[in-house]
Amino acid sequence: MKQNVVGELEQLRASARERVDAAGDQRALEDLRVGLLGKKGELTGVLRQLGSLPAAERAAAGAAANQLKDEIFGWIAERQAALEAKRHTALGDTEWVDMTFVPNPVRRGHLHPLTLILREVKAIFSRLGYEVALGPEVEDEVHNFEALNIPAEHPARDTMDSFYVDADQLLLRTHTSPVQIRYMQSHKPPIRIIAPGAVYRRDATDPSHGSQFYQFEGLVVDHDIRLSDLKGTIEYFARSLFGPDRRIRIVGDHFPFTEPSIGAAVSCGLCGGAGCRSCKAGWLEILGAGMVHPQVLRNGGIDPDHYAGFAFGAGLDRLAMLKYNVSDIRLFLEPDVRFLRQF
Ligand code: 2NL
Repeated sequence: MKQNVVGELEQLRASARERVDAAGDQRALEDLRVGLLGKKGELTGVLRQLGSLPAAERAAAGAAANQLKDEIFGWIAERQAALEAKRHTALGDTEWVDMTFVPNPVRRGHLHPLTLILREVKAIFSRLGYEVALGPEVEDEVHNFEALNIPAEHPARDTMDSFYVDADQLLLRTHTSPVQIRYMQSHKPPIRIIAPGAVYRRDATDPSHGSQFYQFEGLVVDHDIRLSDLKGTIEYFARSLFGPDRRIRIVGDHFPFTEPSIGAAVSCGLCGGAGCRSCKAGWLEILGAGMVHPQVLRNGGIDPDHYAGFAFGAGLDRLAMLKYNVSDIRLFLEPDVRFLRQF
């Protein structure tokens, strides 16, 4: 009997060693561990027979069985480490990641249409040597009105009904002209600037009017500046922004701060100038302009006997509407991605 158990242990030792060394992966090794050492395992089966041995032999056989158990544990741990090392070495071939794989197309954002237009305007005028000037959005009446030939009872104040703050002394600027007044007061000619920014008017809101919108104005002051310089500038600007296919029209107009005053329009992109539902008479106004009134130059600290200047102003929202065929100005101020994604 004794010989039998010890013999079985020897046999098990040899076959266990062989099988552990042959286990090809962690799973096979785990199955083997259960098959050898588990509750119904082979070694457990041998151990069960110990009870039937004579007491004198039981201790020695038990010790031998326990020793084998420790040995098998050791082999399994060794094999496990070896398999793990092998897996690590092979990792570059078996578990690589494709860093260029794009599971879903990435949706890229883009600049707001008004920002796109403003950048285009800035680029056009920077090619002509203009710089960008900025100023406060809360203004006083002198810079927003009086210095521009718009005294207290002037009817132009009605068309630029304003938001007043601070006991009627300060208001949200109704145009960016005060930026140019301030610039003239603090710089000597030659002056070549554009002044872009938000302006505010107490207009009733409709598809082409909002209480906040964006403007840019331009101002050039130097010796011998003429209306022909202004016309050439407008043509260059309109050509650059709207392309070679649109016609450009310049007509007389009136502003308190320019004399003479003109207005510029481009032919409608839809009907080519014949007149349609979107443009009515075939032309779309893009800006107002004129030679700076001598009194406005004086208000800016510039002597009109030595210098002359021209100025122009346009609505950025309006230019964006014309260029992108947008029908409602309010869309520019709403965070609706269905609208914004189209640009
Ligand atoms: C328009 C017309 C215009 C100006 C703005 C200006 C500024 C100074 C002096 C003289 Cl400091 N003029 N600005 C001149 C003519 C027209 O704007 O329709 N804007 C949206």
